[in-house]
Amino acid sequence: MITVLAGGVGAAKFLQGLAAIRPPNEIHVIVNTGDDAQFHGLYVCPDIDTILYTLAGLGDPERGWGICNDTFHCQEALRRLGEAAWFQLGDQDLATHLYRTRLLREGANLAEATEALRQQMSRRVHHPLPHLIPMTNDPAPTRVRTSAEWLSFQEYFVKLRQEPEVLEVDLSSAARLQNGPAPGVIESILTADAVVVAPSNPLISIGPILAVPGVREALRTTRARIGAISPIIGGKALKGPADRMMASLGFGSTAAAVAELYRDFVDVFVMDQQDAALRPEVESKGMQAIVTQTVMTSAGSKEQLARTMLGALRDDLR
Ligand code: FO1
Repeated sequence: MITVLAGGVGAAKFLQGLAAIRPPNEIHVIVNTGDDAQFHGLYVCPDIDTILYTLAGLGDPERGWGICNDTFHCQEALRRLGEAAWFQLGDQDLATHLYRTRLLREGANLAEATEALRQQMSRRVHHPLPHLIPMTNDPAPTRVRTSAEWLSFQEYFVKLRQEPEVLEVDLSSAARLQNGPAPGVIESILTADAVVVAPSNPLISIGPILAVPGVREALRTTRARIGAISPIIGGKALKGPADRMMASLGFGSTAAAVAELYRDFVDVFVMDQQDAALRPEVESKGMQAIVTQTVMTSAGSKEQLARTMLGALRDDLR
């Protein structure tokens, strides 16, 4: 069994490669829910949905969120009613949020609602999707502080287009959960044959998962070898604000700075060819450094990255 810690777009692409070379039912994905929010009374889980849509082949590769060729008629109608419409929900995407919200209202927890969505989506596309486990069933909203104010994650990310400088990230909701991690989170780390930290933002995508009580401890104690892939290439994030956030929070915006954040549990750190010169710095942290092509532009490059990562973790997964 392979367990992956995942945020949104970068993780979804890596998982496409992984699901192409390993049986999906052997893959367990622990997903960040710090981005989750309610809009128009509906419960929206951006990272869960990005992974589900991408693995089902329904995602919009250009935007990185929502469903390909979706329409926005409902959104327009809401706007005409005077509703805040800065967070765009496509018509087909809305069906996901209506379905999830109904299940939650009827008493399901988020893991159960996610499993129901995974099963429906698997049926629709005629192939099984990997197991998705939300990091927790409790609300765990991430908040960020800019020079002006504290913001909800989506206010910062979508409404303000990640423009303000981030001076602090608040993961205290993830750290103080009423019910702790969702069932299966700790077990899937402890019983995995290999664990992979996907190329997601270490501060706002992987950070919330690591803040969930017991997760970091499980990563430190599992017998599985753990690999991480840098989302920073040549000092820049391919998508999103990871590079600017790493810099403004004082970590430095290099692949080596990402390795530093995972230093206490990662065995193998995979970084891009552009960062070959950082190899000694990463290895000085007690990790094996692998330098390879990490930009995932084609099905082949996604599979190759997954193969390289698994091969470095276990000979028999090569
Ligand atoms: N990102 C945007 O930049 N603008 C949007 O209007 C937007 C809508 C949206 C709707 C559903 C969904 O699941 C994700 C959506 N995202 C949107 C992406 C999302 O806010 C971020 O990509 C993640 O939270 C960061 O990982």
